[in-house]
Amino acid sequence: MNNNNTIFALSSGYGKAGVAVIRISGSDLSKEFKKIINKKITKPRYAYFINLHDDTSGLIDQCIAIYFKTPNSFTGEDVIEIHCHGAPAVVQKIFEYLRKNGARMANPGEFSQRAFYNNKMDLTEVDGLSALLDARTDKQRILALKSMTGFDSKIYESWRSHMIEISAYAAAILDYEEDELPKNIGEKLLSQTKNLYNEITTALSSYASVHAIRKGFNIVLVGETNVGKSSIFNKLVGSARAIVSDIPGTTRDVISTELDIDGYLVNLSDTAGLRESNDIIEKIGIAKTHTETENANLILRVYSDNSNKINSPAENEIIVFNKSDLNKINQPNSVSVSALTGDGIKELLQIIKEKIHLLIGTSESDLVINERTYSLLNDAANNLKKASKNKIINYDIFAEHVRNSADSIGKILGTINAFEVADATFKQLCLGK
Ligand SMILES: Nc1nc2c(ncn2[C@@H]2O[C@H](COP(=O)(O)OP(=O)(O)OP(=O)(O)O)[C@@H](O)[C@H]2O)c(=O)[nH]1
Ligand SMILES: [Mg+2]
Repeated sequence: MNNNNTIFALSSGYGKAGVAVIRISGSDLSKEFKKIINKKITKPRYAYFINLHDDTSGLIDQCIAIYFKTPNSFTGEDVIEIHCHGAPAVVQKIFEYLRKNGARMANPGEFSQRAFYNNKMDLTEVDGLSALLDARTDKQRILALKSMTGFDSKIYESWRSHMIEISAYAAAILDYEEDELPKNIGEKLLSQTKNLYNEITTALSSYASVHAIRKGFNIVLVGETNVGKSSIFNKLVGSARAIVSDIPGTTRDVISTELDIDGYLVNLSDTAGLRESNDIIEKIGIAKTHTETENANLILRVYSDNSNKINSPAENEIIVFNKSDLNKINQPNSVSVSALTGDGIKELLQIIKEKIHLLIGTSESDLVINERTYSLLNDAANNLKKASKNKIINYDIFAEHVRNSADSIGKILGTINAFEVADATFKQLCLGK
C-alpha cells in the first residue's frame, strides 16, 4: 500500500457493537485484498469469510471482507471493507495491521472528498450525505436523502444550463444583424431571466423552514414569573427537567431540550419569567429570554389569568392559559391547560403540531438549502436581478450578469472553482465518510 494514497477508517460507530466496518480506499488494492483474504482469485462485491492474520501476532479476528473494484465503489477507487467483531480492541488491532502495511488513518470527510474528485458525487450530494448522517428524525432523513440522491443537483443543473444558454444567446446578438435573429429575442431572454430569478427567490424563501427541519424547530416558553412555564416544560418533556417552585423568579437561565414532535426535531426552551428585577443574575436571565424569543420559530406565551389585556397571538405564537384547575379561561385563539393535572396538555401538543406544519408549510418538496448554498443562491439571484432590469441596454453586461449567476450555481454543484468550498464541505463530515 502507498502511504499517502491508501486510507482507512472505521465506517461504523465507535464503541462495543456486534459488528464494526472498517473501510480502506486506495488506487490499487487488489494485491492487498489477496493478502488479507489469503486467496489467489478474488471476486469484487463478494463476501469472503476470513481469518485475518498478522505475521507477528497471529489471528487478529474472524471477519468478512469485501472488495469493490474501481470505479464501482463509494470513493471511485479500489475499496476494501472489513466487517470485524465490534470490539474496540479488535478495531485497534486491525488499524495497527493496516498502518504496518503502509496505509494511514483517513481525515474526516476524506472518503467523500475522493468520491467528489472521482465524480461519484457532486457537492450538493455531499451536503445531503452530511445531513443524512446528522438526521435524528424522519423529516430530516427524508429531506437529506432527497438531496443525497441527486434531486437537488438536477434542479441546479437545469438552472445553470438555462443560464448558460441565455448568456450565450445574449453574447451572440452582438455579432448578428437584427433581421438575422429570432423575433423579439431581447424580450424573450429578459422574460426567461425573470422566470429564473423568481424560481430562485422562491427556493430561497423556504430557507427558514428547511433550516428549521435540519437544525431543529425552536419553541420557547415565555411569560411572567410563576405562571407555570417550567411546569408546562416538564409536562411536555415528560420529566422533571426544570426546577418548579412557588418563588417568583425560580428559572434564571434558559433550559433547553430536544424533542421529536411528529418527526420534526424540536428544541424546546424554558426561560426566566419576565418581571422588573434589580437582581443582576435575573436581569441577565431576562435578557436571554428576549434573545430566545427573537430566535424562536414558535412562541408559547403563558399566562395564569386574564386580568390584564392580552394581545391576540401573532402567526408564530400560541397563547396558553395555565392553572385551569384553579381558573379555567375560555378565550378564542388560546388553549387552556393545567400543568398540575395534565388537563389540556394533549390539546396543546396538537396545536403545536398544527403550527409546525403550518409554519414549515410545503417546503418538504423544496431544495435542501444550507448556509453554503444559501449565500451562493443569493449571489445567483442578485446577478439575475441586475440582469433583468426592465430593458436590456447592453447585451454584453446582461450576458456577464447571467454568466456570473451560472457560476454561482456551478459553485453550489462544485463544478466551478470549488476547491475551497469543497474542502469546507468535507470537513463537516465524520471519519469514515
Ligand atoms: N394549581 C396549579 N398550580 C400550578 C400549575 N402549574 C404550575 N403551578 C404552580 O405554580 C408555581 C410556579 O410554577 P413554575 O412552573 O415554577 O412557574 P414558572 O413560570 O416557571 O416561574 P418562574 O421560573 O419563576 O418564571 C409552582 O408552585 C407550581 O407548582 C397548575 O396548572 N395548577
Ligand atoms: Mg420557571
